Amino acid sequence: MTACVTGATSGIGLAIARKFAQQGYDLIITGRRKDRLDSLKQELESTHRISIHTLVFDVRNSNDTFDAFSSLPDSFQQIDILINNAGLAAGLNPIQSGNLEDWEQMIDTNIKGLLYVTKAVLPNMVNRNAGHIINIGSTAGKETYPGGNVYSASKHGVDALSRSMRIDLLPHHIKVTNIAPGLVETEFSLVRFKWDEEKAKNVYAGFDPLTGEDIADCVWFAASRPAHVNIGDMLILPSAQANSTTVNRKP
Ligand code: NDP
Ligand code: 8X3
Repeated sequence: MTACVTGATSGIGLAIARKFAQQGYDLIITGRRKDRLDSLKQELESTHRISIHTLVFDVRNSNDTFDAFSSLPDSFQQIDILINNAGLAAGLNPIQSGNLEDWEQMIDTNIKGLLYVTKAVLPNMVNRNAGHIINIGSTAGKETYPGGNVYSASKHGVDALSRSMRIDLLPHHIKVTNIAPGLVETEFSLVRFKWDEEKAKNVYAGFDPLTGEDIADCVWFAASRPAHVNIGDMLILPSAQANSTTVNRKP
């Protein structure tokens, strides 16, 4: 069995890749940082009896995305599970002072990038009438919060696409799962705040946030259900978080 994890160079995607490798899956791992993909391939192939293929491309570029998947060797052509994880938030400005580049980066990555990868992978699943697509959404795809505007819109888009894909792909027996995590400590806030470590650290101060491994466990649970069971949607929060704006922080 083969799984493809986009955005496997860090955080949630990295933890998902490790989880699926432990479970004996061959993997296609993607991202822009080739050095990280190469060292993950080396780590996982040396500790598990699996094969890994790396694809280095930016999901915002449709041609590069289609070329990357067209280049797959025969042994990696059949993708059983696609985990659309690559994504980011850029900035936390109120809408009136939002940055155009940040908006485009979020929409181009979180929505258009997810669509390009899905379009590249789907023909094989449709031909086989089998497969599973797991989209990493967010609590921000269920609700909004101050400054979350465009990130939240992009994740509402992912949520809508998960529900739409489930309808369109039903005749082809392709399962679709939406995973909606709350606060997970990864490189997410470093990226959001342009590598300002102090600002990023404060997001997770005073409570125990989720880890990438917590989300990987949930993704694996969804992926490992029997054929007649599809987990449609999962909302996963740290115990100290009730919603996007309500977090119980110790002083
Ligand atoms: P990280 O920043 O740690 O990881 C993001 C991953 O996405 C990296 O592997 C990065 O790879 C990849 N990526 C980003 N942009 C691109 C691009 N243009 N092309 C290809 N790959 C890209 O963050 P997380 O692990 O936290 O985020 C993973 C997903 O989880 C995202 O979709 C995020 O929105 C979602 N999420 C995160 C939450 C959190 O609190 N952390 C909560 C809810 C959802 P590289 O830079 O090498 O290209
Ligand atoms: C990430 C969770 O609350 O930072 O999707 O938007 S949040």
